[in-house]
Amino acid sequence: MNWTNNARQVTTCRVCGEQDWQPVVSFGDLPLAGSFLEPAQSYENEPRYPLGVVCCRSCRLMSLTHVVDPAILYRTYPYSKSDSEMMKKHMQHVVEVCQERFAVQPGSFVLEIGSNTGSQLKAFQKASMRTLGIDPAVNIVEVARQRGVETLPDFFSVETAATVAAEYGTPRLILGRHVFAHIDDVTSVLEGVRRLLGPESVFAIEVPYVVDMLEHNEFDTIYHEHLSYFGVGTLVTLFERHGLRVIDAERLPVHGGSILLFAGLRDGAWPTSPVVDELIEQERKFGLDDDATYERFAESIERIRGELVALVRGLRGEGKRIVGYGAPAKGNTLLNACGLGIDEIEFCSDTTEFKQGKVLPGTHIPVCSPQYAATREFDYYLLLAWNYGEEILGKEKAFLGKGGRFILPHPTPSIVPCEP
Ligand code: DWN
Ligand code: ZN
Repeated sequence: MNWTNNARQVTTCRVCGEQDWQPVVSFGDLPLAGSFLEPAQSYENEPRYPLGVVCCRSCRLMSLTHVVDPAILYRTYPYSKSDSEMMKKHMQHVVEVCQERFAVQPGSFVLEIGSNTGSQLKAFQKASMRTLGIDPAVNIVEVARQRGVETLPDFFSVETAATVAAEYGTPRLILGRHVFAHIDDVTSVLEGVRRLLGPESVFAIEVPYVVDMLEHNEFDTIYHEHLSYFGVGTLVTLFERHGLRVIDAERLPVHGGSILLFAGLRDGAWPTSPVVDELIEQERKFGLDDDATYERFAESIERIRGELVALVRGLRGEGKRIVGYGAPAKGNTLLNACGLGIDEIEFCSDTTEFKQGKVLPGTHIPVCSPQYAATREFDYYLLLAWNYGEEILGKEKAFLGKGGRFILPHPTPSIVPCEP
């Protein structure tokens, strides 16, 4: 791949091959949302890459305008899939759907692409499945192996698929949760999947759902890892081009709204559920085929950026002290896209030990532990990890009880509990 400064501009649609792009939004050159830095005196060499989104008028894929070299993004990775109560329940739901709807039995071979620290595969192991992970992040793979999850340290491709077939056999289930939207060369991945699937095998992906992102103005989920923003109709188009057939799908609330979508070989054993056409019809009614939908999204982004900055700076002008809750990747898009920094947000509290003691990309706001936050006095949390909002508000009753409040960025900036 010919990279210029470790990035390349997207010209051809990775789904349909067309080049008819509708510009949607551009945030300028931003640092990588996962590039947490050691505290330094100077950050002048911090890499930045264009961050913007366009929409293919042919298949309605929303795509980043630029792809950053995956080796830079993923060979060392700061994110370990959250083991929050909500996420544990969700991962168990994924196991149960595969068991109940697609008869994935004990003893079945389950392969996960982008398996991270193996949390999802541990849930399949508890259901007596044979598991194998594939993940390029060598630091993360070591954690998975220590947890008893065998993992190949590589990107999934046609080549790794051949290794899996030769050494492990045909998977009954190939799973990719919050990884498929990160992949540029979907052709190689889907060709590898097609060669690995048997007639009764199922390929399941979980991706952020573009309808939820547009409906709830979740523009902070746009960052350099998230190359594609999919609808079901777009995925049907993509899979059909690679000998696969979408057989079922369900909307889920995780990560701001996701789609868990199932596919098989075009002539595989599983019938296509009517849900697939129902979701595509809902997408048509929502306006995924209309330029105006994406124009409204861009307008909402501008409005929210203005409202959030005014709210935060207004509170700071009143002498209020504000701390970030969580240091998620999306939080870095939110802060950098809004121009909010250390003058507004004193530090971010995050449970991820890897992030504690570092500073955020771009804003260089320090990341501290919840234990440190508990020793500090402040008035507001800016809820950067809003996708865990219910769980977080539930566990921060002491902070709320002493008059603390949360600033929520979506769907429009608001304060919880609302001011008396
Ligand atoms: O696609 C991706 C999504 C699924 O996960 C990856 N590219 C990167 C990652 O995005 P993220 O960093 O926005 O993920 P989370 O899981 O929304 O991040 C939440 C952050 O908040 C974590 O760093 C953990 C932290 N947290 C916390 O400090 N206290 C989370 C909870 C629930 C808490 O109570
Ligand atoms: Zn397209």
